[in-house]
Amino acid sequence: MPETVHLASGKVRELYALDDERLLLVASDRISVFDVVLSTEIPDKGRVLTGLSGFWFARTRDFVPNHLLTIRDDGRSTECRRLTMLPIECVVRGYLSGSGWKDYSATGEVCGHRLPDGLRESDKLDEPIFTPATKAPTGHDENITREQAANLVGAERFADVERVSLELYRQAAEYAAMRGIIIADTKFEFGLDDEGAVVLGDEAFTPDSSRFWPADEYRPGGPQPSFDKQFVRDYCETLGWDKTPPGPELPNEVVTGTRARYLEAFEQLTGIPFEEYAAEPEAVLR
Ligand code: Q0Z
Repeated sequence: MPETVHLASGKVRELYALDDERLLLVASDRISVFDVVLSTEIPDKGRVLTGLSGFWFARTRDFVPNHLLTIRDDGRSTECRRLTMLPIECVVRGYLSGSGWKDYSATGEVCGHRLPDGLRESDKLDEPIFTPATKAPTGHDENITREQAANLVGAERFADVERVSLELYRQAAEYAAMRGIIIADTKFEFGLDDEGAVVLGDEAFTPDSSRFWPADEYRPGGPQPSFDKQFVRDYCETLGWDKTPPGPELPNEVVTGTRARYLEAFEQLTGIPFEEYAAEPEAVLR
């Protein structure tokens, strides 16, 4: 792509400028575990994540506009509208896990939401909560209170992204639950278009932006197995690796098993055979 300017690298994605109005978001087959990107790729992971995002963008566009313009024939590249991104991560949690569990254990609160006493790790919350975070370009996003988030984006905009985030989560979590997948939490990034309207950007309900748990293995009271990455985590744990870069190479059976989990998540959630998506990516948009 000679005239395409590279704008940014994420851990597993690349962002390019197509022109003044359009960007190209490319999902690679790279995988990160314990926050380290491994040298071994998972074939088709980028296509699965791009297809899942597209599926959700298409199904929620009447409720909230989004940045998606088209998915390219490679199945891993999304042409999208260039937005002015808001400086907060919009996280919704339906279950107590990760930094939510950590903060609750220490303070009884998550981002200013006081929660009932006696909750266990991975417990379902009575109602999903909106738990914004700051965007840390390197290192870790930091949870912030609703007040801090409102100061960063404005009170009116804050109320808007909170309402939209909670409703998106409710819709997708209900849908996924019927298909045997718990979406424990998820992260959105919103931007503004040139008219100042709030637009959903980035990715939506992928296993990289959400915690997917197999519903039939759900046992609150401890950490849950990850739908997609558990083979990789388990393999890494057998090595006694200290979780600092560089990570280990993955053996073939771990790659194959992990790829199968990504395809299973795609097919379970979209109802579309992955081969159909590979042949015609826009199948997820209909
Ligand atoms: C997304 C990111 C990276 C992947 C900027 N529609 C948009 N308009 C303006 N900016 C963005 C988007 Cl999606 C935007 N990111 C995060 C970085 C690869 C995603 F290197 N940054």
